[in-house]
Amino acid sequence: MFYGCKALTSLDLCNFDTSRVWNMVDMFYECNALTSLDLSSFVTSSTTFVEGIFKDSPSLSMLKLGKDFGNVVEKHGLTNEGGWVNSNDPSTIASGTGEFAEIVNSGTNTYIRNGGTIITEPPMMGDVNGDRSANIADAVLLQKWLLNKPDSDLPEWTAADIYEDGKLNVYDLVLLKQMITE
Ligand SMILES: [Ca+2]
Ligand SMILES: [Ca+2]
Repeated sequence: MFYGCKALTSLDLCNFDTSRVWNMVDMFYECNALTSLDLSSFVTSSTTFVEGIFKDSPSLSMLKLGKDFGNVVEKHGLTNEGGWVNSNDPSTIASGTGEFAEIVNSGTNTYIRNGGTIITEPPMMGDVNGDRSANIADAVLLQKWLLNKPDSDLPEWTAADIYEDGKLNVYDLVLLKQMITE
């Protein structure tokens, strides 16, 4: 479908309904300039032919896959140069050692190829749970964390350090509550 789109640098595919697509052969073949693909909406349960989906797209270094994409397999032809990691576990190569990546995918994951650039947004002050908005849910989470409650991991602890002293305590909670009620 995008075979040979050599100058293409980005694609918005979030509204693609692929649930009845049976042939994806060479879909992104030779998209030389494409660096990232968000296929989180892709459903591949009806797809029989998947050869070369990512073949000869050497710039591809970020791939987002949803739970209905399934695994990345050798015949997809995804370059494995440098190896791919799951952004949740950036120190572990998840794509095997072959020429083409093989990734076991469950859930929605973002994969980054080593040598690709990881784009991380700076934490937003007060957004303790990392959903890009500061609200009561963040205060609740911080309070739970301060009380050592279970299930209170902080994905963005620096965002909770509102009284910027490098540690988290009740002062930060007080300031956070002020911040979200203003
Ligand atoms: Ca939040
Ligand atoms: Ca603090």
